Amino acid sequence: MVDHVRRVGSSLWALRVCARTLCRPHGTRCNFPLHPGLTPWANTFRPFRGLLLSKALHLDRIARNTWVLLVSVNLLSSVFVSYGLAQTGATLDREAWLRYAAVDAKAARAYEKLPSSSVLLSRSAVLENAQRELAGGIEKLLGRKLNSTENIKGSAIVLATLHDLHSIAPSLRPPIALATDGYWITWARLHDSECLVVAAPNDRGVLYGMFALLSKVARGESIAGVNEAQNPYAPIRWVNQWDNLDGRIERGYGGPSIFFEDGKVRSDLTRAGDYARLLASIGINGCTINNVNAAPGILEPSFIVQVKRIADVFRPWGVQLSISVDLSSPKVVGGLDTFDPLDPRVGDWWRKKADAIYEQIPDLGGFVVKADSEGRSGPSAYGRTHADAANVIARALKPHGGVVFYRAFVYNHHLDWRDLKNDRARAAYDNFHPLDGKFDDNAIVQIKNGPIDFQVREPVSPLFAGLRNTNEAIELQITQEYTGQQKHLCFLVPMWKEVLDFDMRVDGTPARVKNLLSGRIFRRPIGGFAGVANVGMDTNWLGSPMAMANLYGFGRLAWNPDLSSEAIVDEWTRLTFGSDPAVVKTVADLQLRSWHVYENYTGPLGAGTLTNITGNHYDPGPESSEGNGWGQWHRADHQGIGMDRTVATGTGYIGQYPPEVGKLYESLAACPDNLLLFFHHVPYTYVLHSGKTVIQHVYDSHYEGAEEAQGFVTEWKNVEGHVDGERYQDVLSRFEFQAAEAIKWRDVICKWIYQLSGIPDNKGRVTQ
Ligand code: GCV
Repeated sequence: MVDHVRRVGSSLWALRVCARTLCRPHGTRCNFPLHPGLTPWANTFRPFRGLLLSKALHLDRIARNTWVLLVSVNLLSSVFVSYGLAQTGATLDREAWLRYAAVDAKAARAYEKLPSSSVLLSRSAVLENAQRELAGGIEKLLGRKLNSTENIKGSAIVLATLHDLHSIAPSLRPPIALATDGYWITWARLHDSECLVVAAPNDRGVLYGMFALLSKVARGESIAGVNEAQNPYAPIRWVNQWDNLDGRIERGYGGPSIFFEDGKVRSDLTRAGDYARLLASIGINGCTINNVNAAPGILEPSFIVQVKRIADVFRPWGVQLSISVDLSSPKVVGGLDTFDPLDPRVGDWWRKKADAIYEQIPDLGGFVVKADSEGRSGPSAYGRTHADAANVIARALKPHGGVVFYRAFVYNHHLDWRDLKNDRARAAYDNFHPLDGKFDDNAIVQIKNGPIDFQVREPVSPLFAGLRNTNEAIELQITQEYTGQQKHLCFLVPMWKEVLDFDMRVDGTPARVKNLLSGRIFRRPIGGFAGVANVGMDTNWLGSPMAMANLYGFGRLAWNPDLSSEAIVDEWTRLTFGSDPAVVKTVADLQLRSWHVYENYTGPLGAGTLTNITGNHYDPGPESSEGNGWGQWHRADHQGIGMDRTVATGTGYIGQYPPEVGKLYESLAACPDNLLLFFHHVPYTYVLHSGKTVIQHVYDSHYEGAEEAQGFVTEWKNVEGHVDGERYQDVLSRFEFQAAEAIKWRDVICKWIYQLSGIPDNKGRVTQ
């Protein structure tokens, strides 16, 4: 009976998810607000209201009644369901990878030696939090209470800074030197008792070590004889949220902001605290809470006191808050008649502003700046450089230990598309390379992974190798703006791995991107990773449970980019869905193939995502790339396709790479197939390394990709009964939706390229 009710509940849940998926706007530049008077169904039709008003209102009436019925039945079923399951899918979603599912009795035996008490050698909000999380986790995982005691009396789990540990055990040393935030988990005899020690140079490191310990138990990894020390790869491991103060999120697909609502900080910040907990568990130590298209009002004193409340809920999790600021703030907020970075009054204004904020938020991480980009104000207004702009802010933050992230995403979006020498891809390097060495040492240039804008495939930005005397951080996009907006499965870790592992061959020697941005190659003091996350109020944070693997993966790579995609997905699956071999195998297979599948049915051969770039960045829209100044051109015409970025005949962009890399891309013969159209304009009949012509590759890859997307549905069905019903249905309905969308993509792109080229598909599948 309970099973039956569960099934009904799950189906209704699936219906709701379907409805929500279809009703959510695709995330336009600013998602249009849901009209409060209409149900979500009618809101779907709002943008087309001129055309569809009467039909939409009629539908709305039907939908309203159906909706009420569905919600009531679903509520009723939830009551029954909760009798049958300890946790519902909704709870599981919210806990994400921190669900701490009970370990089965057999596996639990491996942890019998785990001490039954924990001890803190000193106290702080972070350490006390770590102790609480440990007790909560162990209780859920092993069903055992962990007492907290004041002193070591018998075997205990000891949470301590290295400093405190040495005061009771001076000879105890970690196997490697620990950096800030690093940790060490080991067994040691303390006060004559066998203890499990989690130690670190700072409190946050202890918290990270504690999470690592819980993760081991949750994944069934042995802790007998554990002696593991880990350091983070780079000091900067931040997420950025593009949240607007009115509660909407630019390019957010998981509901409204967890921080802001109606122009204010939310009164209930529970989700903000829960988010900080998730971030801490994967080693993320900073979060920028507002859109880089920053509302100057965030710097008003009345707003800063509100922001302080967010910093307060972040703090126990070791997450430093930071703020995106608009460069015109001295004028707009401060009432000066200028925001010229070299005007002393402007410097003074930033200094006083920083001082005032640090009084409220003493551990503020710093500021993020987007300037002279997509209509934002910038130093060009006064003929100043980006270094001038970054430094005036850096100097205000410096006395407080803060940093400024200055985004390299600076380009002219009014380029003349008729000029074949124009190239948006050149912009970051052209703007920032000449300024190398001119940025203060607490300024960091934040560089998107590729030279355009988070497309499904781009080469790495040459700027990573172009800054030798400047700190840098890579900006990766976790929210799937151009990669399916969480409606399509697209696990981005394999893409990020390719970027991070890419060897730039600086001065003819190995220079992997991960080593450039972490500061290892050019011996920079700081650097690292920023991920645009855009989680929202949806129970499952990103709008889709499977998409959370991207947030998890970002954190794990920022901690250790040497981890493999396979290892990351395996960890995530076990923590999120459990260790049932059928689930582990299926989820890994789906996730690991998904980026390539998405690339296949959207934009192959480096042509760009081929999505609607002037609208929702979601639907197929290859024509939208051309004939405008945005510069996401693929230059497809009747003869051929691709951007000529060569030095010899094209825009010269390839010349921005170190010579060995440049040589690879400049040569048509050597250029890898998957980036061919990014670098070269070729006839449709050009033959790839694979032996296929470009046009046949486009046809075949779209048919293959769409077919693989159909296969996702069948493959997911293998786990029915192996995961809880709610998440099973939720994911299933998403795969079904994706399968239909992939066919739409296939047909639009194939038809478009057939009409342009006039060359038929040699398998006869594509018609006018
Ligand atoms: C926050 C792209 C996105 C914009 C985003 C911008 C940026 O253009 O579409 O929404 O703005 O990148 O990264 O600044």
